[in-house]
Amino acid sequence: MRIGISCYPTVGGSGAVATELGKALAHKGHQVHFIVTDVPFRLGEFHQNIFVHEVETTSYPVLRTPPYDFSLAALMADIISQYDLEVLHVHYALPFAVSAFLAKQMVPDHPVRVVTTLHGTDVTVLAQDKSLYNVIRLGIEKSDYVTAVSNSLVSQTKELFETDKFIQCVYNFVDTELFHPVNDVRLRGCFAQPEEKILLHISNFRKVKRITDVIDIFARVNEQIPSKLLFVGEGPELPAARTLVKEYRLDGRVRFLGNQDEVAPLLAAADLFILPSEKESFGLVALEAMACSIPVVGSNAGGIPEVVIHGETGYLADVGNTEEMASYAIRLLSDPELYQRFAQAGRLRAQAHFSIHDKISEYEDIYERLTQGVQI
Ligand code: GMT
Repeated sequence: MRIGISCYPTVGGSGAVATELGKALAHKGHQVHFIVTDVPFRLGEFHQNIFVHEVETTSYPVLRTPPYDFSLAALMADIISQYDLEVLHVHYALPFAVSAFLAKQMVPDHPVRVVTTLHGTDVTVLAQDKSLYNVIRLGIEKSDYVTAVSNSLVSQTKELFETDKFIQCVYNFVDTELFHPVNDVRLRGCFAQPEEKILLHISNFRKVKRITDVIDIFARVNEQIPSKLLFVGEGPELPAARTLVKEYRLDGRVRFLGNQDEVAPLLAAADLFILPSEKESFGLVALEAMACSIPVVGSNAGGIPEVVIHGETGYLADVGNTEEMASYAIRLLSDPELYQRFAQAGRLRAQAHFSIHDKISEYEDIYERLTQGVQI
């Protein structure tokens, strides 16, 4: 098939999922066209079935802001016609589903079908803003098919927009050959002494990630079990995190590694992944940790409980309850038998329920049914 994909190309779960989906589809022989502002961060090596079309925006003195969403829509329309796309799969309602809707108006005779995947923030954060609610709703309503990355996000979307539109849950996925357990003593040695445990958090440091909770949990754990905390990522809460680390006098125990292209080795080198988010539609990085046999301790927000099974592959507590999260972390880190059980169960769960091969087939099935006009 000829498939267009639009996503945010920067570091983040939705970009990672869209890019891995495109790569996997291309490897299966589909022609994949990324319509993006920049080359997606996980695209990697050249592949003959992958084309990248970058949106160019011009700014004119009369316009206060560059007309990015319109340039995107115009480029989508061009690519739809030029390559005779059968499907345009956009990741995020805003702006992609709306731009795709506009693009379709520009090529009214073309049978391209638009699939929108909701990843969370467009519904749980942006749609709370009155000025964006209706435009996000339009993008969802006008899509030919809508998926969301967890059942929690399906329910939240239906409730918030009071819509009867069918929304299919297609879980995110992980490549368990890329994300797998490794006993890399050398890498561990870069961060911790052999007797110390390594706690890890990876995110874009937005407020919803509750970075200060990560530090609070770590401080409590470190009082009982000598540990190190690694932070991967950058974002608005980074200065607050640095300040709190200083206040807690944990400077020597916490490392900020910034954005990293390759997170799999870091996940595999850690002992515990911490994800205390206030909102999280899925928590892709928790799944990646589980695939590396790293248990997760975090909050039971949004879709996290659909990924991390409390008492089996990790422990979850209410948002903000850092005391309970810390006690779970201590329980896991001080009981090797329990730890091993959780570590193995996480990997097995990732393989059994979130395999990249199964999820790619689910998307292919949607594309085929849509283009063949099967009533869905
Ligand atoms: O978590 C973020 O802030 C990044 C965001 C994104 O746009 O990439 O992640 C969202 O999509 C991911 C992939 O579907 C999900 O795993 C994350 O849970 C979701 N983030 C939120 O819902 C806050």
